[in-house]
Amino acid sequence: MQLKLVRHPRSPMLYPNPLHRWEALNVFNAAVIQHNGLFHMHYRAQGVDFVSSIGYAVSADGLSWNRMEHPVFAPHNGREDYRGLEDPRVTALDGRFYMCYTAYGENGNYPMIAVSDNLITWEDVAPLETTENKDHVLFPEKIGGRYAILHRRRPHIWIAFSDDLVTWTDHTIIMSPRAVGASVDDWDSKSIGANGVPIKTEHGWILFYHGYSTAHIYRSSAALLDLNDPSKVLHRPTTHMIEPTETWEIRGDVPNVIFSCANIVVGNELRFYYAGADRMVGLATAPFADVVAFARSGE
Ligand code: BMA
Repeated sequence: MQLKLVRHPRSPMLYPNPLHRWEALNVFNAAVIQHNGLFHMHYRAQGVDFVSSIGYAVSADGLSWNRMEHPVFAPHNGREDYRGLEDPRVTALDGRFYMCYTAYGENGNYPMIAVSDNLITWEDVAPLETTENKDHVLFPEKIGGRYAILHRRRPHIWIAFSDDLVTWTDHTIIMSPRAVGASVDDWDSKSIGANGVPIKTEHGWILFYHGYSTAHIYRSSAALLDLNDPSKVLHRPTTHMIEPTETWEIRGDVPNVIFSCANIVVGNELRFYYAGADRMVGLATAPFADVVAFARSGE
């Protein structure tokens, strides 16, 4: 089965703002959640110095966004993150909000977890680990009594578990890049990483993930993970659901990139928020039932 996400007519919907130094160059890789009848977006913003911080925007419909004047989360750990906070993924869990973000500093990138009760003020919990790693995202509920997280030690998608969000154990590879020739366009042949928060269905967890190819293109697709043991991949279709085709996805800060940190269900629809070419934020959709059928169709 094939499934192609359809670009929303209002897309792209979030642009860099040259009047704000901190978000003048790029706004991208946004997390989006629904809470109290509103859509809340946390996006990665880059100023002309290429340092990233996290901006916040709120919306009644998930299409028209009201942005805050200042970032809600900016580098705060000295040499560990002075080069930026990147790629937020926000999970609502047990009445609190957790942001998985990448700290970029003297030692490269490492995955951090922060917490908030109001979506505006954030406080670090702990790093998942302090070695090179990114694309981490918390599951929206505990599994087998423990917190579960996906992460990416290049080039694989890993899972890990924790009792307290501080000490993570049982690190296991769940998915790897496919060999050249094994997927359509070899779209996931070089490295892969999770997109937004996995979605629970009766058939399993839908994992949205990006693939990077030897042709340096970022595309996305979905797979299905076992409900009780998400380290088991049940189905993994060979085709991608979206690839860069529009000018703003092909040309920007980094060419040929579709990169997503948010996949949510609104009514019967999947909303796949993504960034084009690391420069602006757009939206593509599909009937959610089709996404479920697609994720169940792979081997
Ligand atoms: C990845 C991350 C993302 C970025 C993507 C494409 O490695 O750094 O932040 O969007 O590359 O440049």
